Amino acid sequence: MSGEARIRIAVQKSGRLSEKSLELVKSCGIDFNVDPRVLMCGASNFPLDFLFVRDDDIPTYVADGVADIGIVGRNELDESGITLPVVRDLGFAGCRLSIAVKRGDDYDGLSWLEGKRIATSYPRILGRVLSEAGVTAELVRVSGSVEITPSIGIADCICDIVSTGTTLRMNGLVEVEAVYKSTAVMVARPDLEADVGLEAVLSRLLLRMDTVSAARKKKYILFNLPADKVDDAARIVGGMKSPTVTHLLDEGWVSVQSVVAEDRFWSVFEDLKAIGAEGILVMPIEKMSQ
Ligand code: PRT
Ligand code: ZN
Repeated sequence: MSGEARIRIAVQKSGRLSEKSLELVKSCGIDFNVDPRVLMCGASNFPLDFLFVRDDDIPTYVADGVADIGIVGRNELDESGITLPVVRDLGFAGCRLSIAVKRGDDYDGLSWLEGKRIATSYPRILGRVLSEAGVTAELVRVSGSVEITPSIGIADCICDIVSTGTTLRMNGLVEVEAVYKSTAVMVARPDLEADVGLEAVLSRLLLRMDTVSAARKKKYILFNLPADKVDDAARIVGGMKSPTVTHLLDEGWVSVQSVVAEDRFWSVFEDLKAIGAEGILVMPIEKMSQ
């Protein structure tokens, strides 16, 4: 459609954020074809264009208006020193920035770092943590392979991104303190609100994202129950409003439908079994709007 505002999203071209970022957009019913040879591509059924870049560049591109929104690790955003509105915490690519020392070192808190050489790719975030703790240390800025710096004598210890901890272990290091936590976030350029057309497109996108994410946190549950246990079941299940109860041909039995939060599912399931529920069916929910 000519004249329709199209929103441009910066996503990581290739790395730990790429797949989940594209999956998120796909889950909103937005169709596109990614050609790895090109830097941009457009969605066919929603006014959205992708810009594929290195994650380090995403805060700058969004701040400069090259992109309207972007998906980036909170660590990368904070380290960039650029302040941008975070419109959603997306929850994926979770990791932490941790202090790791050589096996056998007697680390006993941040004060242990006083006067030490710490290798990191995150001098800004670490600098803030140390200054809040009143610790002065020498930060050795490295852009990769941080974990090898203590063994080659460049640093006494490191501060790096950890997710499973395998990399540290393989390099004879011990994670002693997590100083910062990160997940992927969606950021927007600060002046986006002023553009009514783009702001409306962003709202549509966020509504779709929220609808999908609400659905993923819930399960649809269907079960048969002795009719005199309906009040107990309603208490156990909770749900959006009250559960839907249908009478069965078999007198004295009802069928109950409701929605249960994923993280409460097993306790609900066990409690329902305990009051005599049978034929319990559990189904994923694709979309959900309150
Ligand atoms: O090429 P480009 O610049 O775009 O990508 P990149 O290499 O800079 O970033 P990438 O793809 O490695 O990571 C992108 C984002 O993913 C990071 O900014 C974090 O927000 C997030 N993330 C989540 C991680 C990790 N988990 C992670 N484990 N980023 C890096 N790591 C590295 C870490 O640096 C260390 O080398 O993985 C290693 C540790 O992993 P474990 O599992 O052994 O502990
Ligand atoms: Zn990067």
